[in-house]
Amino acid sequence: MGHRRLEAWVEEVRRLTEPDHVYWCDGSQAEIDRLYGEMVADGTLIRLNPEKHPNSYYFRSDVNDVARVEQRTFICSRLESDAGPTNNWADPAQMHATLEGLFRGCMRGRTLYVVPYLMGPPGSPMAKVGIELTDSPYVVASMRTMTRMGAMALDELGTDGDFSRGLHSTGHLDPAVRYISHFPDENLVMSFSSNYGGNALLGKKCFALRLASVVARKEGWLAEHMLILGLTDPQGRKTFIAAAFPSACGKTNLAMLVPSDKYLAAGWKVETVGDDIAWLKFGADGRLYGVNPEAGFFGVAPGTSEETNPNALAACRVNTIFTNVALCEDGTVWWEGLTDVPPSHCLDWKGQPWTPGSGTKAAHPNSRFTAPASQCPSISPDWEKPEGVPISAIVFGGRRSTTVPLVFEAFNWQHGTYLGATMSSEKTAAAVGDVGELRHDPMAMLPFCGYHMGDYWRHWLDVGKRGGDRMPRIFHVNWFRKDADGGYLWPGYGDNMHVLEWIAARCRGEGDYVDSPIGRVTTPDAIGFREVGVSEADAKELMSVDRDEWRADVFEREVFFRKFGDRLPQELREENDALLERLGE
Ligand code: GTP
Ligand code: SPV
Ligand code: MN
Repeated sequence: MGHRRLEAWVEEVRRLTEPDHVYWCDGSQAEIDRLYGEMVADGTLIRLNPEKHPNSYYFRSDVNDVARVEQRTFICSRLESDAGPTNNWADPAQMHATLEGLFRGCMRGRTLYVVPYLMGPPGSPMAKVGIELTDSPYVVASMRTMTRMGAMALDELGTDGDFSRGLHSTGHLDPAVRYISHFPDENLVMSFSSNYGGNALLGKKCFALRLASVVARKEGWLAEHMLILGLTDPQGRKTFIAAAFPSACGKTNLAMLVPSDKYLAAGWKVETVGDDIAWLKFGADGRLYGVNPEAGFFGVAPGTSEETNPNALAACRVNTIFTNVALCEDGTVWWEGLTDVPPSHCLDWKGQPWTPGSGTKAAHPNSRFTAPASQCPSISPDWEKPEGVPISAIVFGGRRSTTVPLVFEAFNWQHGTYLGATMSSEKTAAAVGDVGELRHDPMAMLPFCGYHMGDYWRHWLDVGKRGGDRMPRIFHVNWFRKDADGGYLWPGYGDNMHVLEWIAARCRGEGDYVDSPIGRVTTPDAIGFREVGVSEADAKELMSVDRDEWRADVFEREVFFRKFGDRLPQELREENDALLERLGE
């Protein structure tokens, strides 16, 4: 027996979009083999070298469709005030009218794929079903890797289960009619005219963050743009850490960190639970537990190498789709940072012949790999635990070339919420816009919070009250501080282990620190700067807190906070005032 509401919706969409065929995906190997075969045959995908990258494919997106489009992303809540000042709001009735015009007949000559998927570990009380209807086989194949797609989701749905709806069409990839529209009151996303990642794989940012954040607030949990990792120390003690960094600011890399030889020899281990999204809920013991709702990685390619992230490279060797990287003659792929020596010639992400002398990038800065999480050597044995993993620390971080020290700890949950709320980061290529521009990105959720950011902060404070002393400790990190010559002061990547060690120690109430106006900072010895080759002078600069710079930040934050009007929690204004006072006159 089928699911009447689901069948009725598919029929309604079929009438609207007029596809030639409707196909229900079962997620099987035979199905995906056939789809890949079709896409290779019609030129959508290029099959990569079967020895070096078995069952892996190369995809070039449209040159105008290479990143998330925040200006074309809408929250269509009933009231404009519920979308808040950080979202684009559109009237739901008007948006429906616009989109129905665009979707009408848009699938003529195409197949409408019904993609049932599960977000969250199978059998988890946190797992949720979504259905994406799409006319893009590339989206279907990507969803099969990024989610638990097919029969498993339909089984979970049964004949009457609830599901989140996503309707997607490639349209003609015209940026002028690109819409990524969310209807929280209908548990619905409609996406038109983009096939790119977060714009088109609707289980990811659209459902698991924007819609889920609205549900999470109602139900008392958190849907966050966070990695989750498990850190095991030589005594065998395990600490789970969740970290929120904005797009292309280091989540995948931290989640898959390989400790340096010294740490490995001593018995330290880092395991990956998730690299982009975390759903955090209270467990029976009153602690916060996290699951990774995804089943794959949609990771940034540039900068990924054997030195920086061998786990990611191993994960994307087979069964992977590469999007907008460079294509080498031998059917392998390349991107800036993969090797020190670039290929002497290849085809760039636009399909043009490229040589090291071309003066352009061979791979798009936001080029990506789509790979199954299960293939990652560091994947945690706990990553599919239905109850999730207990979170001991929450880490916020941004890309800040100045002002913000390597690491510091919040005094308490309220102060930590303030640290998250006042995070800023330099923009990256993950979204269309000016790369490098500093902007506020609260909790790394600026583009992903599906409701009023002031209400979201209130929710964070409420959750903290509920959890009391069982809540995770909160930290702030910055891997990206630069010296006067523009070089990074901190080596990053595997050496971030030194910071994780201190965080884990702090979670047990150990680890040396000193109070500073901005929070608890490490003592010079606690991080082992010398060991990672950071000079005493650089270490000092890395950890320095310049009171004038911080005072300027406080005043700027006050202006930012004004945007939220009376929905700004009073506690956050008080924290800002208290920081100013601690900084002194
Ligand atoms: P999204 O998938 O967009 O959410 O990105 P992400 O937060 O997972 O970022 P990712 O780990 O893919 O890193 C983005 C870029 O930052 C890559 O080019 C990395 O090589 C670089 N990066 C990551 N970690 C570090 C670090 O510790 N130091 C430095 N300097 N760069 C880093
Ligand atoms: C991000 O931009 O944060 C990503 C990639 O993780 S996307 O799926 O496009 O959102
Ligand atoms: Mn992300």
